Amino acid sequence: MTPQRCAALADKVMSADDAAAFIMPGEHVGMSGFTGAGHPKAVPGALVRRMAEAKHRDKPFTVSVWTGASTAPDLDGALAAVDGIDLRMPYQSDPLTRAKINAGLLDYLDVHLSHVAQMVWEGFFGDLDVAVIEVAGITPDGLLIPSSSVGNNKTWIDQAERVILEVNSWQPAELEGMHDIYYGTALPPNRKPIPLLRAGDRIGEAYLRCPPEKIIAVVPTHAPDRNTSVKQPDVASKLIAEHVVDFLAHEVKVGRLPDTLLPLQSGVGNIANAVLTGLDAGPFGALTAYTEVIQDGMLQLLRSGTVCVASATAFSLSDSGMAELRANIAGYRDRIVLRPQEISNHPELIRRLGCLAMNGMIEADIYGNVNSTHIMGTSMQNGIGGSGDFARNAYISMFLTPSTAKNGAISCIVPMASHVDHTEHDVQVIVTEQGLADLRGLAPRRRAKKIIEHCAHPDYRPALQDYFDRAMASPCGKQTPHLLGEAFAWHTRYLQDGSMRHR
Ligand code: 0RQ
Repeated sequence: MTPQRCAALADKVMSADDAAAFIMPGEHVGMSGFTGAGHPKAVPGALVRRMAEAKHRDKPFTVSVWTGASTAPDLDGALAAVDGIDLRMPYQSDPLTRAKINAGLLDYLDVHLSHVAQMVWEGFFGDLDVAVIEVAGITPDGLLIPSSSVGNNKTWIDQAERVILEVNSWQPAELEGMHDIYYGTALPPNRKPIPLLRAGDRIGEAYLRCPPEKIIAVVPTHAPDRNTSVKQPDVASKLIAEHVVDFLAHEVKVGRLPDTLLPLQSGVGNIANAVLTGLDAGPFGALTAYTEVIQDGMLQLLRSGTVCVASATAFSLSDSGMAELRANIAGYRDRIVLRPQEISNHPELIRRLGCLAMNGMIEADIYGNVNSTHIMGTSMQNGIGGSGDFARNAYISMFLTPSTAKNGAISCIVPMASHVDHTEHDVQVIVTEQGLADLRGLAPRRRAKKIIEHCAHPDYRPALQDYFDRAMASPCGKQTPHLLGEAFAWHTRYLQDGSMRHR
């Protein structure tokens, strides 16, 4: 079975180089791709070759790159390497792109992932010229079988003036039927309730639609997704996982959560994976997930049956996770639903379903404001991604981090967060390997006591307590006591001396 089964599109089949020739300098390009899954594999490389050639002739060739979330070195990294990106949104995690962003060489718009489609409809980024979308196949009727991520593909196809499809025969044929593409969203005042009542509900269609006259090229490919490396959980991640599992068990015991919990959301990274692994060993069963990505830990929970159904917008798997999915995809197909990110991350659905949100962070301050994005307040790490969509609207919003970074030179609990993505109002639980601070129902001074006592590393605890005590003794306001002249001294000390430690 060839992935491109639509006779009407046969004359659009061409090479990546020929397809990339349709993309002009200065255009806005919507690419598929979410956390390394489902990004176009061939056209970006061909575009990069054109850009490199243009650069060689001193004729800059840049485009705006819009995606679902992060992609891969052969897309973000390769375009950044030839200075081919003018504006990037809404999320990235590529080292080279990060370096260019932090050198001020490209504009980066770090957007809540649930907001992107609406902002594009509203026209804030201008018109979308071209969509380059990977699909797993095209049916004889011209319906598009989505790939291993959905992300913003529906929006890109709807909004783009012209569409280039990459049909990737590496993607398993069994992906067909796994997706749920909901076409019922609109701008106000025409919005209707989204009829999704349980995490696993299917409310849309299994295919993406695209008017055939928009399709200017169909490029066959056979190339793997980028794998996400997963480390074996270390001591700190295992302790964080234990604190989370104990906390959830306690919430069940006191009757605030049912024993099947509520739909889980878990961010990316090793700690998130460790927590999911910890949940598998915990006392829970018949769980569900309403989340953004299916990572190795979530696949493991599905395999063991601890989670019965998981809704997301993309896979984010290691090599072994991918091998497991591909080997047993028929068994997973009915229990995984991949949706557009405007639905997987929809604030109203997250609030109504009562998601239990668990996301990583860079630092938190003693009052519970969380920085997820900026190193030392100024340099972009990745982006807010979906963390804000979930944190603000979750039933319980948890943020997780080791208590220190860079071999102990940095305390992840600081007097004042150097950048705030999630305010004290959206952060309910903070967890480090030292312990868990449940901040619900606590006024700021009590939150500070709990965070310092339960979450800070013992090496930094006395200095945090001293900061708080001196702020209390100072003439400042006592609602949220701070020494404003000193609030960022920990960060400046690190930037000057390479350590936050007091000497
Ligand atoms: O630096 O790469 O130079 O070693 O930050 O830190 O410990 O590897 O942690 O991979 O779990 O990422 C918040 C970035 C955590 C992630 C963040 C340094 C540390 C290291 C990375 P190196 P780790 P993780 C839905 C959820 C936002 C998006 C989100 C993230 C690097 O979780 O991007 O939540 N979140 N999406 O050394 C200075 C500190 C530091 C620090 C760590 N306090 N100060 N540097 N680092 N703490 C999913 C999606 O949206 C797709």
